Amino acid sequence: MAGLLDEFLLKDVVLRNRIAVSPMCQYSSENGFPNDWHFVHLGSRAVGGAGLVVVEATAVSPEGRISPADSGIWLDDHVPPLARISHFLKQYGAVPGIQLAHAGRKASANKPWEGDDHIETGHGGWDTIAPSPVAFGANLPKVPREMNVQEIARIQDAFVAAAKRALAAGFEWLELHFAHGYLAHQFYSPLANHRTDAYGGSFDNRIRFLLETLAAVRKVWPERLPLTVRLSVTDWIAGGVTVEESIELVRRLKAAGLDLLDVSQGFVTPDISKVPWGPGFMIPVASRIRRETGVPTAVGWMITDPHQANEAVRDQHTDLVLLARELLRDPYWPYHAAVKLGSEKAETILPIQYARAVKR
Ligand code: 8CM
Repeated sequence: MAGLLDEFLLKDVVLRNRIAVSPMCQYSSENGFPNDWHFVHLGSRAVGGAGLVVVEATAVSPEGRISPADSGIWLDDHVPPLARISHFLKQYGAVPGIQLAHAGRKASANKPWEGDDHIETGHGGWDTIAPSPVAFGANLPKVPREMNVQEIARIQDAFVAAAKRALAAGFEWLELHFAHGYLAHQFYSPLANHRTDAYGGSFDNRIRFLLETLAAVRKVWPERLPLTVRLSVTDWIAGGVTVEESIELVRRLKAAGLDLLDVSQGFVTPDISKVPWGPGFMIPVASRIRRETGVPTAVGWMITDPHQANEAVRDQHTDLVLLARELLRDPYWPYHAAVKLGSEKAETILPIQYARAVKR
């Protein structure tokens, strides 16, 4: 059976191993433009040996940014700095991916280290939009404007235009951010979606935005390249979305062109009291979804131990392991994991400039 350090083939794309840099957010852009911070941050992790590097949550429209410092892809001018990053990632053996995002009612917030709270409109912030005029609560009290159907179509068009730009920028792996309480998750979860039209109420209606957006993106994203979704598969809250419901959603996303599911969880409301935190706590959930849908998976959350990561792949609970914080602690985690796992691949995981010097 394949392990953490073995190749992974999806469509026409081959990852050199099963270790992926999870899409994060660096809160370091101006007007959506990624810069040298992103180049070094992402480039370092390609040099460190990850098989897949997914560029952070990148907003499809300006009002979809979590903070004013988010990266974006709503302008053609955003393409060249993104292309510089994708080119470097490829040069050092990683497949370049990007996550497309819209934050909905969680947009217009300060950076985490500057309060993480809503910024007032006119003071650097903006009016937010969402399926229903219901605030997130806690530090994000803004009541969003309810999107009408024209506005829903506008955002879906923005996802499509963003996918075309991602392709033009050289990305080979696309992830749509349908998780963590952002816009698509706000449509999916009854805790945020109180609509009574075709986009709210029944399961079929709550998943409409997600299915339509994926199908529209699939038309412009080449069949030969993976199209993936990060989904919060459970809200961990009574009345919220459940794993059972998400299994049905994943089957329908698969029929609409999904190639892999990034299995995530939670954050549609401030209540995270029922999340069963612990090392690799989402691995069993990914395993069930992978088994019951036949869709390949990636999974993260509190995975730091190479043995746990290797066993998750080897025992077929997941196809890929996503690391975020652990790769911030150690960009060379893939190399260190290979050493700890006693793999001969440790010799070749680093670029030649480093490999010849660190050879044991
Ligand atoms: C940023 C902040 C909070 C999140 C996020 C991000 C970026 C990507 C993502 O999730 O998937 O939950």
